[in-house]
Amino acid sequence: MSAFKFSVGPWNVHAGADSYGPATRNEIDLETKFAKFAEIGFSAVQFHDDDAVPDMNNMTDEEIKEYARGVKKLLDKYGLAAEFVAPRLWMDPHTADGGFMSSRKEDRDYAMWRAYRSIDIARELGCDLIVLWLAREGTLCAESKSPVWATKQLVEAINKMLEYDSTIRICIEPKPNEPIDRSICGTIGHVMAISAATIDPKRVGGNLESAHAILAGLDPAHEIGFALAFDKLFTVHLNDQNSIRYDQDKSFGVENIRAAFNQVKVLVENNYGSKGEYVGLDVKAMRTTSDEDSYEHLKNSLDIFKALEEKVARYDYEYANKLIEERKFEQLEMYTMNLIMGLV
Ligand code: XUL
Ligand code: MN
Repeated sequence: MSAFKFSVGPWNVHAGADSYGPATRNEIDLETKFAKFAEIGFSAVQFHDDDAVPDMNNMTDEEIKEYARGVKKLLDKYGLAAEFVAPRLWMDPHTADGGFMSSRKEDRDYAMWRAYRSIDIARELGCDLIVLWLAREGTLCAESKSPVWATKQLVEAINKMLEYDSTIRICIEPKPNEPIDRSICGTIGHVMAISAATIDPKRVGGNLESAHAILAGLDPAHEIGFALAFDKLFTVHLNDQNSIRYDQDKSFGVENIRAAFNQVKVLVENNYGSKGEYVGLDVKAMRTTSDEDSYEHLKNSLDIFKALEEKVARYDYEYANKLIEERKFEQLEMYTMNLIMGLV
């Protein structure tokens, strides 16, 4: 039995297309995904605005809310909650040069429209969290926009969202690059600075994704710890990543089991989840995965997380603290490795 509640997005079960080739599996409809998510142990679903309301660009504000109410009924049918809604500010032609900091005013207005509608959808789905994965907020051409102006644009956009709804919480998911070249908000440290500059810092926090931290050359457990120290870890996207290359969204723990152990350890030690936070798994299946194995990577990630949770429960803090006191870090390291390897 895990002490945590888990969440997942519909995009985590996908047809396998990448930038270099077409789909390798069939598409699966939303209801089938919900049923399977509930069956394998998830309590909540994460949404992009258009995961919930696919044709939202061609709908009125009222029609969007009405459609979202239908999705809420579907969630209820499977006993699932909605964790967050994230405006998808990277697919539409309006977002070719970013959203909140696009070089064109009409595009910035479009981004705000999507942000407000995301809040409306979140409200209909029964959640109070908006995630901003700022895919294209930065520069492709370094001289194309001032980083000072762009940073202020982001603060202003978040302030408008906070004003639009007096209790909504905004959660930035930082990433240093991809698809953008130079991101404006690349790490949890950047998130803290943006949060502090808004009109209501208590309502602005972060979503730490393991792979994104690794892409920034940072340790995911330390990034999690940094956010926890300021009470700013609103959610997490756990996964894994082989070094600094394209964003891989591998199953949790499959590349670096010790780093995964330390992510679980810092979450457990700081009672993450006690305020209702979910453990989100932002993992993707391999391109070679067959249709019938479409959910294996999710099951594997859950199993690995829970196995590491058990390891943390067995961690001998008395022994570890004694070793720390005596500064016997070689022994501390080997104790940890032996525990992970199942040798103690
Ligand atoms: C992109 C990423 C996204 C966000 C949701 O790298 O992690 O899946 O988590 O928009
Ligand atoms: Mn993510």
